[in-house]
Amino acid sequence: MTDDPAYKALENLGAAPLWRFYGNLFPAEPKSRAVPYRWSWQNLRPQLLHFSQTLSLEEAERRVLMLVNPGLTDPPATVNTLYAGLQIILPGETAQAHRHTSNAFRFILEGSGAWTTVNGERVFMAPGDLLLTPGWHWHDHTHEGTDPMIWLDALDYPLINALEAGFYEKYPQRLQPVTRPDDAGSRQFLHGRLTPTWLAPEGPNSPITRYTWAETQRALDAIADSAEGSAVDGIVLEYTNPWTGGPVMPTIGCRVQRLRPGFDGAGHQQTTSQIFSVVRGAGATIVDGVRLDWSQHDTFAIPGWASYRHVNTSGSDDAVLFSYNDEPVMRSLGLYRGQSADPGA
Ligand code: 1HN
Repeated sequence: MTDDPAYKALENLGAAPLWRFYGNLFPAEPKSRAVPYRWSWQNLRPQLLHFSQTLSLEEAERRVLMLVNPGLTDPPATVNTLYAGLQIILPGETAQAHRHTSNAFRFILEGSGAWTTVNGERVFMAPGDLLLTPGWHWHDHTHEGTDPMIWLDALDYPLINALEAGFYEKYPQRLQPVTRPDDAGSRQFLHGRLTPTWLAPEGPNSPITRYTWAETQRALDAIADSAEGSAVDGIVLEYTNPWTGGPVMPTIGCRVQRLRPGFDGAGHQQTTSQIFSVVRGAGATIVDGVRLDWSQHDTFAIPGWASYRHVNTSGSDDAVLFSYNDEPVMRSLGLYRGQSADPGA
């Protein structure tokens, strides 16, 4: 009885009839508001260069283009739990020190001669490097190279804000003092099975501040054709926290994968959301019937529980993808599910 005036009365009493909401609150399976999407490097890079000429880092704390999923515009996010953006900093510029409870990392796309200082440690950047900025760590950026420096920024703020656990603070000076040896975290820990015995974990994050592309490439090269890898993902490696063997931060997992020439992946779906950055090569990922064609430095998003498969469209060259996901959250809450699935198309 839709015209029962009792429904109207409920609205003023802060109450609602569950039977009218049941289907939306308890769907048979998840349906993300995020859509499959690809952000074009070729189209966005000129926009970054434009704003680097028209907007100073005094006017903007960070010069970043957010990669906004068309299904997640308010508040803006890239997938349900995670954010991606493209940041540019010019030679001679610095970016104000601050900290936030959101975990973050940078994946370097272009340039050299810049560093980020993280809790007193200068961490240097080169293309393909992964630099961690775990939650509540002070961080500022400095660029003393000769060409623009561009990187992918990743944060978990959509999740942290949904949990209403977001705090932010500006450092009282523009830059924090350097109090630790340069690249200390990666120099002490980035050696696989050799861990410093005099140190102990300080919180839930990996102590490796920088996973260099040189090391990542070495791992991919060493595996070469010794393994088939996964039918879904090819040769896929997880960046790990040496203290735990688990993901690099409590909310974000990071991976790199090589799709051999002609790779035609099996279809899959899982509750985790994923964001990819194309390191090299060209291919396509089919997501819920939508074909996302990608090439170097493009970014693309696969929403949670969407069905997808990866294809390397080259018959001669490898494709290499960097990606990050919310799998640590799903697993720690007992919400991870994954299964074979056909994305169609
Ligand atoms: C942030 O702190 C940075 O430190 C980049 O470079 C992008 C996007 C949203 C919120 C904080 C940075 C960000 C961010």
